Amino acid sequence: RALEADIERGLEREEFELYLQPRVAARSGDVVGYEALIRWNHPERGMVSPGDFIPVAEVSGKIIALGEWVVREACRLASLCPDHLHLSLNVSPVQFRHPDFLSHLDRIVRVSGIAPQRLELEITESVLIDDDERALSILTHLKSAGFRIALDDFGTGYSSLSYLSRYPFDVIKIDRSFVAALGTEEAANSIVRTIIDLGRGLGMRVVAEGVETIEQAVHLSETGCDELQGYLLGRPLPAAEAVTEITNTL
Ligand code: G
Ligand code: G
Ligand code: MN
Ligand code: NA
Repeated sequence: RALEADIERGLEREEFELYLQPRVAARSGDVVGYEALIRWNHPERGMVSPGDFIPVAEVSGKIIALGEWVVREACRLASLCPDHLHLSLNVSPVQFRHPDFLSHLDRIVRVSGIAPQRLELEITESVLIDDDERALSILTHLKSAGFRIALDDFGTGYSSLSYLSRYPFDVIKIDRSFVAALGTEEAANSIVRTIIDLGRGLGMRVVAEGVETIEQAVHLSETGCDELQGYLLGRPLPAAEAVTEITNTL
């Protein structure tokens, strides 16, 4: 059976699950929010990674239903967590450009009763390349509705520095490939420093992804990075477990 046909059935049978990974303030070490990462517990194939099924869902259009499920589930999880924690979710370019994206998002969030400020939408640079004006219009609507917007995987796409000032990002996330190369590749230190200075200079929060070692965390923090995410700070946990942990430590 094709994975494509299974996605719809998987949604009906509740085979998808969000995992939550903490994001931590670099200075205080406080958890400030979580990134929601989808997983598929497939009855025959076992755990299927989003890297395998998101592209299939994008080509087949199933990403729309899947993306709406992610938003609903993220809202439900946010409502179970204390108000100061935000939830980040990944938005596929296909989902972002869909004509009903804004109206569906708005409806789901309104029904859930959570404040849009608690949701951060992570988009990648590929969203910006195709249709400048339309992307800007969607981002502006999202901002005025109160959502936070993050530019994910920064530095891996056809990065244009002009993106950063032209679009209303609250957050830029330094791609983990640069973090992994810190201390081993001379260029990585310069690139990371430049991204941090640029982002902060534009009034954005800068988040480093894929932080795995103390050395990386210290370096990033000393370079002025605002927040850290990665296995060192916490692995993605099944949402139910993460929520239990969060509410137990209150
Ligand atoms: O968690 P993991 O490293 O396996 O994620 C692999 C990729 O899948 C990452 O690029 C991540 O952004 C993406 N991803 C994870 N969850 C979601 C989701 O809910 N929606 C979309 N569109 N992409 C996701
Ligand atoms: O594209 P995006 O940044 O959304 O993808 C996030 C992915 O990175 C998730 O699949 C998550 O599982 C993975 N991830 C999170 N922390 C780490 C880490 O410290 N090291 C590595 N290699 N991957 C990580
Ligand atoms: Mn992400
Ligand atoms: Na990323």
